[in-house]
Amino acid sequence: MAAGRLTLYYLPIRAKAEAIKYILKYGNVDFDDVTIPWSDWGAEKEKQEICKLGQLPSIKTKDGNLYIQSNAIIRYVASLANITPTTPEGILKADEVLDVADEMHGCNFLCNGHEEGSEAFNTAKETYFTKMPNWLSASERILGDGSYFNGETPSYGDFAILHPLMLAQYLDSSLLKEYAKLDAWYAKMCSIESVKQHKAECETKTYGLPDKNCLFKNLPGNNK
Ligand SMILES: N[C@@H](CCC(=O)N[C@@H](CS)C(=O)NCC(=O)O)C(=O)O
Repeated sequence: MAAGRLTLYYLPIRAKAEAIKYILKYGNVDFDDVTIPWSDWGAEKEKQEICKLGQLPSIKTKDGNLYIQSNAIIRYVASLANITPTTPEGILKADEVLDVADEMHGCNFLCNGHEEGSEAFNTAKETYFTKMPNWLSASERILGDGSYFNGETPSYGDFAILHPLMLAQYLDSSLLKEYAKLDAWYAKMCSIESVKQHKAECETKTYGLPDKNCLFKNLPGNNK
């Protein structure tokens, strides 16, 4: 039987599939990037052919099997891209960063789902940023003096935390001002060619929940 194509399914939002896309692109892994339009999502959610719990992301592997859960998919694509650390402690560290990134995912809804500038947005943003110093100082401690979280090359932890740090900077551009090491790491990540290209591509597309005038519909350069 001919092998099928590796296919990633997600929605028109910049959220839980971002790290997966960064990793696949960084590793030059060939895949189909399928975005389900909001108009089709209700029917897809019901059919459950591309999802199992009524949510995305999901990934169809070349053997035709479908898998869900973003962190499981992150670890899977990391092994395809050859960026899984090779020691148990290295994996523990990459997972530590992945879990910190998970705690920071409130920025997904702030950028994709909230009506920008509404009272609910302002309250959620304030609550989110109250926790930021803890996340940033812990991340900087984990990073230490290394170039990347796992040493001299990026691992899946780096790509996992890149996403919330990027979104948080759309909300507060001075976010990393007092975190010199993290700021240097962020600049290094953003100078990776595949990261640069993906970020630039994202900034030409429209993301966000339908009928919500969210931050991502108001970025300069985005199609409305
Ligand atoms: N635990 C899941 C959560 C996935 C999830 O929350 N997906 C959201 C988008 S980020 C979704 O599919 N929302 C649409 C819906 O629930 O109808 C994961 O990490 O993959």
